[in-house]
Amino acid sequence: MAYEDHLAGQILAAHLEEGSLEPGREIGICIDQTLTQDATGTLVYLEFMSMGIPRVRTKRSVSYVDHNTLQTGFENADDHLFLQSAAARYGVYFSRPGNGICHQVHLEHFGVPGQTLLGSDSHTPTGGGLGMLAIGAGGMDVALAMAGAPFYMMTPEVMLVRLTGGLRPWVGAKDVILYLLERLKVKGGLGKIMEYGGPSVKTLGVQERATIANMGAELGAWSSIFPSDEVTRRFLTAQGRGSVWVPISARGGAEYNDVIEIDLSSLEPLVACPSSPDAVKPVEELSGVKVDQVAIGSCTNSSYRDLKLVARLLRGRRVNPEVSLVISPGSRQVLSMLAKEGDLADLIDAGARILEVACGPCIGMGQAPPSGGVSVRTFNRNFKGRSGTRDARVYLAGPQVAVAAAVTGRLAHPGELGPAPNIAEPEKFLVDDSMIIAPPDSGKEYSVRMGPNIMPLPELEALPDSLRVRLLLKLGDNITTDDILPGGARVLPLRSNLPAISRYVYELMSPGFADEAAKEDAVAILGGENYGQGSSREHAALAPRYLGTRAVLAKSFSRLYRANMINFGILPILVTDKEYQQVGEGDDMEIADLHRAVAEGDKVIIKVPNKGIEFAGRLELSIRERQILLAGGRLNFEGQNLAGEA
Ligand code: MIC
Ligand code: SF4
Repeated sequence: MAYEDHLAGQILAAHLEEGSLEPGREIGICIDQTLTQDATGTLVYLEFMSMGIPRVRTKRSVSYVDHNTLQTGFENADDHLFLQSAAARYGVYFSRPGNGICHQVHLEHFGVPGQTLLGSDSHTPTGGGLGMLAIGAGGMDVALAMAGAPFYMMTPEVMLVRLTGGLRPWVGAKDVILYLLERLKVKGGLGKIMEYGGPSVKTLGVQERATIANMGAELGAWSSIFPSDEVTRRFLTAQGRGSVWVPISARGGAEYNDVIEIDLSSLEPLVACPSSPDAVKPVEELSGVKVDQVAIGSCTNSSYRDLKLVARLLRGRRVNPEVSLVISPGSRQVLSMLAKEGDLADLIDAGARILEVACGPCIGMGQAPPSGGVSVRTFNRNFKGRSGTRDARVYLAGPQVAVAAAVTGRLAHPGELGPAPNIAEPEKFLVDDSMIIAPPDSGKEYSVRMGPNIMPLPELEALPDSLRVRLLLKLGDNITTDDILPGGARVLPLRSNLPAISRYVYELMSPGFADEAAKEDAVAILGGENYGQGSSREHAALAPRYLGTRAVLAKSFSRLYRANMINFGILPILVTDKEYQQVGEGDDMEIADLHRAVAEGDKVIIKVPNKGIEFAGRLELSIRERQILLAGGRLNFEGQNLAGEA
C-alpha cells in the first residue's frame, strides 16, 4: 500500500523534510502557513522573539485576536498591542479584534488547498474543510515553524470516512461529526488523520466540511481533511480567491488503515450531553429537557450558512421568555452580510442578544449560564466548568436544534418548527480585507510594545540525574486542559503573565494546588487515560512546570499535551492500571539514573519508599524528544541553534 495514495499522504509526502512515511515513525514536515490567536499567541511571539530571528520564514503567518476581547482591565488591550506590534516587526499578517474567529477568518481569507497549516489552537484542522493539512500544536511548535523549522509528528494512520447518501431535512454537518464522536469516542482519533471521501462529499459545502473537520479535534485526531474539488473552487471563487484553488483527492485504489462508512441519510439530529463531546444521543431521546440558555456561534458553527439558517428560522418567531439566546457571529464578513441582507434584524426582532464577533462564551468569556442551568450550544466542547458555571449542564448541538430549543424552551426535534428551509451558498461573499493589516516589507523600524502584564519567559534548568517528587494529585481519565488550567474571563487575561496564571493551576479540581506545590522541591501528577485532552494551550504544561511539576505519570496522554510537556521539560511517564492503583496522593517518589534512562532507555525505575514498592514506568520517546527532555525543554535545545543560524 502506498502511503502517498491518500489525500493526506500526498500532502505529507510533498512536505516531507525528515524521516519516512511509515505509521508510527517520526517525520519532520515543512509548514507553509501558521496561525496564532491572542490567548496562545502572546507566548508564541515571546518564544519567537527569544530565537533572535528577524522575520518569519513561512509562506504566510497570521496573528488573530479573537479570544481575549473582553477588556475588564488593561491586560487584554495591552496584549492586543503587543501582538499587533510583533506582527509588524516580524512579518506577520494581523487580524484585528472584531474581525472574527481565527479559523473562520482563515478559511475566508488565507486557506490554500494542498498547503500545510500549523496553528496554536486545537481547532486549526478547520482548514481541512478547504483541503489543507491543518494541524493544531503547542505555541512553541508554531514559533519554531515560523522560524522555518520542520514540525515533527508521528506518521499518522489514515482513516477513511466514506460518505454516502444525502442528509435529510433538519440534519446538518454537526450531526455528522457528533455521530462519529458517538461511534469513536474522544480517544478514537488518536494518532490518526480522518480523511473524508466517497460519493457524498460533493453534497457538502466548504463550511459544512469545516464544521466536521473542526470538531474532529474532539476525536483526538491529528487532523481531518476533505478533498479539494469543484465545491472548494466555488467557495474560493466566491471569496475572490479562485486563483489559489488546486484540485486534490485520494488516488484511485488508495488503501486505508481503517474505513468507516456513513450513510448520511440515516442520520438524525443529535446532541452531545454533559459533559463530554462524545456523550451523544438523538435529540428525540432528550425531548422535553428544559433549557435556560442557548448560545450560537464558535469556530464550529458560526458561518454565513449557519447564521443565515438561524435567522431564517427565527424570522417572525420570538425567543422563549425563559431562555436567553446569545449569538456570536464567526467573522465580520458573516455579520456584515447578515446585516446587509436583513437577517440581523430578524435575529434582533426575535430577541437574540447579539454578541461581539469572537469566541466569547465558547471559552467562558462572558455568558455563563445560571447555576444548575441547562445551556444548549453550537460549540465543540462541553467540559465541566468551561462555560463559567461549574454546575451548569451544557449540551452541544447544531444550529437547527439550538433554534428549536431557543423557541420552545426545551430540547426538541427541529421538525417542530415546520418545514426545513433551504439555504443556498452565495455566489459572492462580501469580501473586505480592511481589518487585516499586512506586514511592512521590513519590520526593522518597528518596536514591540510590551505592557506591564507581559512577563518574560522563565529559564528552565536541564533535567537532573535524579528526582525526588511528591505526588500531589491523582486524577481520573480524560482530564482536559480546561481542568488543568481553566479559561474564562478571570484567567485568560493572564496568559502572558506566567507567575500570575500559575496561581490557577488545577484550581477547579484542587483549590490551593499552587500553594501546596510551593512547599515542595518538585512535584508529580498521576492521571488516567488520555491525560490533557482538549485545547492546545501550552500554559497547561508550562504553568505546572513553573510550579515545580517535573513528571506526569498517566495511562496515556493526549498528543498535544504530551508534546507541550516535552517542550517544557516535563517527563511523560506511562504506567499500567496496576501501578496507577498502587500509588496515591502524598506519596514520595524517587527516580534515579534519569540521564541514562532518558537518553536511551525505555523505562525509569520509580521507588515509592513510604509504600515500600518500586515499579518501572515506561518512556516512549523519539530520539529528538529525549534530547529536548535532557536539555530541560525545547527552547534550551533548539532556540539557540536557530539564532546561531540566523
Ligand atoms: C479552546 O477552544 O479551548 C481554545 C481556547 O481555543 C484553546 C486555545 C487556548 O486555550 O488558548 C484551543 O482549543 O487550543
Ligand atoms: Fe475559540 Fe471556541 Fe473555537 Fe476555541 S473552540 S477557537 S475558544 S471558538
